[in-house]
Order: sequence, then C-alpha cells, then structure tokens
Amino acid sequence: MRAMTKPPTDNLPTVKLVVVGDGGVGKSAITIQFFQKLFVTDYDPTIEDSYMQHVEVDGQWCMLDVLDTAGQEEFSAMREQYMRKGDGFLLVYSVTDKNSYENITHFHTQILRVKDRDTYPMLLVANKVDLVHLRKVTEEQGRELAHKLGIPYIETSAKDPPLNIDATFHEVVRIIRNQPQNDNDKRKKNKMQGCAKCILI
Ligand SMILES: Nc1nc2c(ncn2[C@@H]2O[C@H](COP(=O)(O)OP(=O)(O)OP(=O)(O)O)[C@@H](O)[C@H]2O)c(=O)[nH]1
Ligand SMILES: [Mg+2]
Repeated sequence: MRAMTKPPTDNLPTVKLVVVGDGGVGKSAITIQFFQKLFVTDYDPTIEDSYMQHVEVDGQWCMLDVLDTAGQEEFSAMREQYMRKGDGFLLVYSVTDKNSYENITHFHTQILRVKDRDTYPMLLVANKVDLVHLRKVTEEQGRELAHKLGIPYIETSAKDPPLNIDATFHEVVRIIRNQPQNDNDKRKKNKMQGCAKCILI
C-alpha cells in the first residue's frame, strides 16, 4: 500500500482555475465530483462558487483554487471579471449539446482578449460522454476543435463511475506549470507595434 503523503502546510503555490462553458454542460458536476467525490443529479444553475483544496500533481503540492462559473447567458456580464483571475481555464461543453460545442470558440476568444495573449493555459473538456445515445458531438469533432484552438482535449463524465475527472484537473495544473515563464512576455501581444512615438516608462 502506498503511504499517503501529507501536504506541506505553508508556502504552497496557489493555482487558480476557472471553469467556463454554457449553462447545463456539467461545470458544477465536474467540479463537485473532483472536490467532493459525488455526482449531483439535480440541475441548480450556478451564479458563482469557489472551492479550495491541497492537491498533489506529479509529486508537487499546490493549493488549487477553482472558480465554478455561471453558464447561463443572464450572468455573462460577470465573465470578463473572473477571466482576469484565472491562471488556467477548463473550457467545458456537453457532447449532447451542439450549441455548447460551438460556443467554446467565444469563450476561448474572450479569454485571450481579456488576458491580452495569443495563447493561455486551457483544456477543452467534452463532458457527459456516458450519455452515448444522446451524443451529438463526436470525439473527432472535439479533437478537431482542440487542434484549431491549439489546446489539449479530454473526454469526461461526472456521473458515477466518473471518467477522467481527476485527470482533467491534474492536466490543467500541468499545462500551467509547463508554460515557459519567459515566453509569457513574448506571448503578450505587443500593443506598441505600429506606435512609433510610444515611450515605455
Ligand atoms: N449523465 C450525465 N449528466 C451530467 C454530467 N454532468 C452533468 N450532468 C447533469 O447535467 C445537469 C447540469 O449540470 P451542472 O453541473 O449543474 O451544469 P453547469 O454547467 O454547472 O450549469 P450552470 O451552472 O447553469 O452553468 C445536471 O442535471 C447534472 O446532473 C455527466 O457527465 N453525465
Ligand atoms: Mg453550475
């Protein structure tokens, strides 16, 4: 039996994740399955919930701070504010809902605009794959979109027995850790381009 390692108590790096996507795609179900190991069957639209927990990924501990956001259109005005806070994003759609798949591009574009970057740590999450007979978006279409956006792809089910839920959160932590820090500034869009008289103070 593997001995449980205890998290160090202080100086843990905090990793802020934001879970985005249309209403009803399973953002809360995925998040609650990860943090509480249970599947919520009822649909209770979220306004904004946050969760924190020590997590060990590849032998390194961090404090995972996850913001589960509102997918319902009526709360979309809050999006820019929470997008500013994320170190990384889970872009979630439901394989039973073609619209939610098509809307992923809008979330992706908005995140890059808010972050003022060409790339940012994100993972495309195709949820509800247990609903095989209701599936409207194929794995191939999912992978194609991920390729177009230049981000990795994963298929999940928040329903018991869960599929790839831990893997999803661990993977986005890896993506954040592995982004070359020194490239951040290079990736930042150069607003000074074409502005010959701008002076940096
Ligand atoms: N079968 C199945 N149902 C799921 C899965 N994930 C979520 N659901 C169900 O889908 C409904 C909506 O899930 P939520 O997690 O509340 O959706 P949400 O994305 O958080 O929705 P908003 O908070 O409105 O943005 C609920 O009834 C869940 O039980 C899944 O992987 N499989
Ligand atoms: Mg929710």
